[in-house]
Amino acid sequence: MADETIFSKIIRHEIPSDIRYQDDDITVFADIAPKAKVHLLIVPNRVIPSVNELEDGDAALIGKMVLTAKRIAKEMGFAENGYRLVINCGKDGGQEVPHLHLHLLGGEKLRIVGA
Ligand code: DGP
Repeated sequence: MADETIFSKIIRHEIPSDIRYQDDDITVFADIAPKAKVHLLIVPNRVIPSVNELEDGDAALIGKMVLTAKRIAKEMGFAENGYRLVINCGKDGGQEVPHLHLHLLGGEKLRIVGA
């Protein structure tokens, strides 16, 4: 099994966090260092270190993470204005926490960053 990070403790409610949604597969909580008015992390409950460790059988899980981000953006009222979904992968991709997570950034006009 892959090593756990602080995210597993958040998922198990062992340390305080602002959890917005949770089910058997995923947990959504507020980023501790928000880079936008709304900055949430959509995280699989199971430890998958990064995109590099995803397998074919994880396709539904990834789909659920994206669809959950969309649903939350709609519920929070900023879906029509737009938002940004980001997954950082590995050292060069700027990934700090080795537990796969999808960033949902929105609620304001976001600065355009280069691809
Ligand atoms: P990344 O660079 O893609 O691995 O993003 C990791 C994010 O996780 C970063 O935006 C800050 C956030 N983060 C790190 N530690 C904690 C924590 O203990 N609690 C919460 N809520 N967020 C955290």
